[in-house]
Formats: sequence, structure tokens, C-alpha cells
Amino acid sequence: GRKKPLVVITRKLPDPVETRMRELFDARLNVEDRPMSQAELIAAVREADVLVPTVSDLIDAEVLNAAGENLKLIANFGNGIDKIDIAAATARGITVTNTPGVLTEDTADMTMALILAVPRRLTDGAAILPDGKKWEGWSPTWMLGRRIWGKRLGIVGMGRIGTAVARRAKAFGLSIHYHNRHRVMPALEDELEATYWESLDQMLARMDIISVNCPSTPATYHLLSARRLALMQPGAYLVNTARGDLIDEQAMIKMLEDGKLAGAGLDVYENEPAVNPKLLKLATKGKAVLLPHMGSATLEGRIDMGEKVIINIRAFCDGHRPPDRVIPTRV
Ligand code: 8YV
Repeated sequence: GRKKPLVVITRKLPDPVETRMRELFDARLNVEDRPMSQAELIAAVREADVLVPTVSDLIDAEVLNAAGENLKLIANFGNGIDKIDIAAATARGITVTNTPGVLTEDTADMTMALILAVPRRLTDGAAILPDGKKWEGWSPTWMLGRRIWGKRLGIVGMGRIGTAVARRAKAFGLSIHYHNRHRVMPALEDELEATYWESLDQMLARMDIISVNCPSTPATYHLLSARRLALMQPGAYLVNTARGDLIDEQAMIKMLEDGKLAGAGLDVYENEPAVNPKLLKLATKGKAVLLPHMGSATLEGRIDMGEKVIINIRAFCDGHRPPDRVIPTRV
């Protein structure tokens, strides 16, 4: 038959995915589970027919300019393609695909977990018993958080994940508000009893909790700027499971330190995996719950993501339009 495509996968993937990749492709797997250096990425794109990167690989113009003639597809293992220079890829005739859909529910679960965890002081509380000395017994005024039920949740970005968060939040008694480039279908608004805010500024000023669920693109960089963060109600909470650079992190930290924001639940950071030490300090004071980018981290989800990657590669190599092609004009 036809020669199998050389597929370079930058990170270790769950075993079932790697097994399938080996069966189908001339798969070059990364046995050491660490991000590739830029030099390694450049070596990879020189040779590969298909590159499978993750969020931990920066596929910028420099890397793409080194690509060999063979490289025609970048099949991202993940939904966010913010680390890939789409314009540079497109200019070289390289197709880019991602893995939408399969990580929606898992990411929405983790978002909901943070929405609950910060106001209800879940991590503060969970630290008490393991540290046996601190629990002196129950008191009516001890470990008081803030009620979730009846509060207003503002979702920034009502796509797949935002919608899945809204469904969960509605079941927890939050009222649903959202800002999005486009208003969603009336049937969905009815189902969620959601209020659309054309003005992000106005929504921010009226919410108890804000959840950021939009993609990171040049247009959404610091969407929650210092100016916009300052519009938020005193005592509001902020949750981000999307991308760190959607929020001006410095400004957010300052507001948390000054008590202008009550707390933040974060899964993503501007310079991850480096986390601003000021955030770590805020976490020890119950002002932040910090997760290490694990929104989609379920075994099932990662296997589904791998299958999505495989479907895209196979469709592309068979001469079809891959189902999850990233449309350059939309980013
Ligand atoms: C992964 C994600 O952690 O898909 C995304 O955009 O952030 C997560 O699912 C990662 O991106 C995989 O590359």
C-alpha cells in the first residue's frame, strides 16, 4: 500500500492512543515526557509529514520557517491553537486541525468545580483535617464562605465550553448571563434562561462571578484588561479555565491583594508553567484556588482527544478535508 505518513508527536500520549498511532502511521513518539526544545521542534518539522503538538509547544514563525516540503498538516492535540502561528502556517500551505468537542464536558466540570471551590473555601477547608492541629471544633462563625445559589454568573465566551458551564451553573441555582461575539440561538437562551450582554463592560459591572471561556487570539489578548477588571463589583469572583493571557494577570493580582476581588479560581496562567509567586501567596490566604492546567485532564478525555487527532490525520492523508480544520479567518 501507500507509504505511511511520518507523524511526529511532541509529547507522551495515553497508551491506547500511542498504540493506535503506531498501527496507523510511521509514528515518532516522544518517550521522554517533557516538552521539546525549539531545536527539537525545528528538527521535527524538517522531517515530518504531520506534526502533533500540544499546548506546551510554541509553533511560531521561526519553527514553521524551518518546515520541510513534506509538512502539510499540524494536527494539534488540544482545542486551543494559540501557540500555533496560524498565519505563518497558512502562508506555507500547512493545514491546522484541533480537537473541539471532546473536552467540553470535562473542562466545564473543572470550571464548575472552581466556581464552587473559591466562594465555598473548598481548598481552605480541605487543608484543615490533614493538618490535625488546626481544627478546634465546629463554630457557627467559622470557615464561612459565600453562597453560590442565587448569585449571578457572567460567562465570557458562550461557545461549547461556556454553554456546558452555563448548564451546570443553572442547576446550581446561579442565574446565567453571557457576553459573546454573537447572541446564541433563542432556544438555548430560553433553556438557560440566559441574559445576553452586548457590552462586556456592563456585564462585568453587575456579576458576582465571572467565568472566562473564550479562546485566546490576538483579538482577545487581555480582554479582561486592568480597566475592565476595575469595573467588577467589589467582592466578585473570577474563574479562568481558558487561557492565562485573556486576563491582565498583574492587574488581577493587584485587585486580589487589595481585596477588590474576593477570589480567583485559576487553571491557566500568563507564563505557565511558571506561576506568579504573588498568586501562590494569595492561595495560602484563601484568595485563590490554583490548578496546574488540568481542565481537560481525564483519561477518557485525553483518549478522545487522541482519537480526534487520528481522525483528522487520516482524513487529511486520504485527501479529504479534515473535520476539525481551523479556519484561519476566524482566529
Ligand atoms: C490541554 C487545552 O491541556 O485543549 C486545550 O486547549 O488547554 C487542554 O485541553 C492542552 O491544550 C493539550 O494540548
